[in-house]
Amino acid sequence: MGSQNNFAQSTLSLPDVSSRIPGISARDQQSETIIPDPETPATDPDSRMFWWRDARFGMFIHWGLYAVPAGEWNGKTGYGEWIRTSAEIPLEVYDQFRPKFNPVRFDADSWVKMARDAGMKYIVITTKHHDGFCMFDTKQTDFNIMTTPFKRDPMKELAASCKKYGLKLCFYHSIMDWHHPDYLPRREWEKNRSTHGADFRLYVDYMKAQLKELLTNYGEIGVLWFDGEWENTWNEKYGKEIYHYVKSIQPDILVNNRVGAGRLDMEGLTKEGAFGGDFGTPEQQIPATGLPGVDWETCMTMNDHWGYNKADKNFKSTKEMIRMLADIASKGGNYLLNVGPTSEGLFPQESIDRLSAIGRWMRVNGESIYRTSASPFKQTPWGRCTRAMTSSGTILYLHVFDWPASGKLQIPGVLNTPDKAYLLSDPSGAALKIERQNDALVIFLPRQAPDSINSVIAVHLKGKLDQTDPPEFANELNIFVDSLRVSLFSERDNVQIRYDIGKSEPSQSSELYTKPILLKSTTILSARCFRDGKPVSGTITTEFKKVEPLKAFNISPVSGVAAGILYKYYEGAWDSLPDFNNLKPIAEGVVPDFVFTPRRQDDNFCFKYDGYVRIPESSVYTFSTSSDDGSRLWIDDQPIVNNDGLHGLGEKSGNIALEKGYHKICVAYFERTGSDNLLIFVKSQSHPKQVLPKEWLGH
Ligand code: H79
Repeated sequence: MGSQNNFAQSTLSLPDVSSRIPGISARDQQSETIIPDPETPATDPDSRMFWWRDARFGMFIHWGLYAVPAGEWNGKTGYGEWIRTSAEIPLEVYDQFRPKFNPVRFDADSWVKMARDAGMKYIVITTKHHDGFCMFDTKQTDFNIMTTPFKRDPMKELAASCKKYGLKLCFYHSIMDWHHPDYLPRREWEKNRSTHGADFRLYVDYMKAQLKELLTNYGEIGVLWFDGEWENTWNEKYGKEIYHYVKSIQPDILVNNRVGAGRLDMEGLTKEGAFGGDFGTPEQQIPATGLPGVDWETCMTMNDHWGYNKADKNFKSTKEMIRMLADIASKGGNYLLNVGPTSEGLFPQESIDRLSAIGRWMRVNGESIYRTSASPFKQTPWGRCTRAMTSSGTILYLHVFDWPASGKLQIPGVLNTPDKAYLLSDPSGAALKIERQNDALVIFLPRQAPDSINSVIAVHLKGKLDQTDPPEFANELNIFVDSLRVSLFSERDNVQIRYDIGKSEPSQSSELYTKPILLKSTTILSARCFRDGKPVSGTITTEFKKVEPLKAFNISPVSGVAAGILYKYYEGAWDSLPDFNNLKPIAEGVVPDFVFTPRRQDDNFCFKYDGYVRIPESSVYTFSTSSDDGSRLWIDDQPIVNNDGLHGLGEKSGNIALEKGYHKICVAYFERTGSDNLLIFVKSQSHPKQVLPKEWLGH
């Protein structure tokens, strides 16, 4: 389709075209009409989400007073938008950035054009970050951009530019506020900011008054993107109040899940049963798999900071970001990619370069991103897949990261009749040869990848997609000690599973799977789905390995081991587990299991536990730690679980094969601030997951 820019205009003749996002290629506009896929949430009667689901790609902008120090304070250069709190800058000192904020080179049109030319369909900009400084003309506080030398309202200008260039303007708004007198709690280090008379209810009213301004003075706003909701003053009741308030002003607006109080860590999804707004918000990470029925958006920095940091040159490559965009689209999510403009009002050059390179790719391949839904395949070893439905069939977009040296790309488990296949990068749309081999379609490719980052092949299929993944093994682990029963299943109805021992493609004469397969030695198993005697899926091949368990300690259980484990208790403010070699414990002794007695304070402490664990039978064991903040677990001095770092309640696990008898166990845990928690779980083939029983412990 050449390199013409067709992001800005839509010529699709769909009934709901006004609410939809342009970006379908000229070729598809001529030939086929993309329709919403009834198997994806895009047919949700809740059509408010349509434009957002179609858009797939947006720009985050973190811009505020923190751009003035540009990440540097007292000679340290690692700060960002958190600088006021991370560098412990008092309010009056922080306020001195205000007369210095004069971004005279800010040009809303150029920002919006850069977003548009990168292929982005919406912009989410900080109207207020945690520092409480308002980047818009508000009557609720003087702590806003109209009281800087700049005296202009960038939101007004961006609203006009977004309208002009056809992007949706969206507002980030922090719930946490380190400036407003009624916001609680104060930072721990802010000893001289009194809380006397502070009333959180008044703060919520202040928020509402500002949201009213934001939703009445700037036209239609696409999303309200809340953040900083995790402090204990915020709760689900306030979340629902704000959600409904915002929707009472602009009924079509979307609100992210951080309006509530049920976010699961930085994975960003919402805890079961909690109020989750309209979409989940993974931060700096991409979910491992798609999440059917769940709307989500990964937000991510280009370098290591959200706000402008002049020293941070650690930018992701264009290749990484294009592949992340394809990865996210293949899992049915959106990509919100951040830019941190300078205090002059400019995008960093590194961001400009990357945006324009992403734009070059999007102009050629955008139709494989916009309005697509998640990959139907569990595995695509060569790259990623997105799909779209047309009035006559299905389009699979194959995002090829690793161009096959064989010149052939195999797509197993697709029974539809292929209509045509071509490279999106080929302006003539010349057909690639496509052949059927049993269940697989084989596409014949040119020797050279047209794009070393991601070459997209569009495969048009007749009719509704008829696709079958290889069967799956139900076993979580593929190592065992004595023997293992291996189970197979398929999510597809009406199929038989056949399997072989060794690396082969099972055929119609291979063993029919009817019950779990008992393994007593290391074995490679291959399995495949069949219907009416014909293969309908590709093959899964897995090695199940028999391993030697770690030898147990030779201790007499009667004389050698007493109940309980040894503990050492430390105090200090750590962001991860300390090096114990250089630390003196404040207390030590014996406790029944992993409890926090006898700690002396709620925050800033650490425990190290040492002892033995009595393993009831030789097997592979899975140990997990669930902790807030970080923890680690070792068995026989081997690191098994690394759950270190500052975080909310989070669980990590690891496996080890152990002989029946006594083994050394060591657990370390630290707590910075907020809630504290530590639980150790154990599981094996014959024991379901349980809290590690006290009776198994000794010293
Ligand atoms: O605006 C950018 C960052 O400044 C902001 N979000 C992005 C979009 C951000 N604020 N804090 N953080 C990111 C990291 C905070 C992490 C934690 Fe928590 C807060 C760890 C513990 C409390 C949230 C709640 C994550 C786990 C529990």
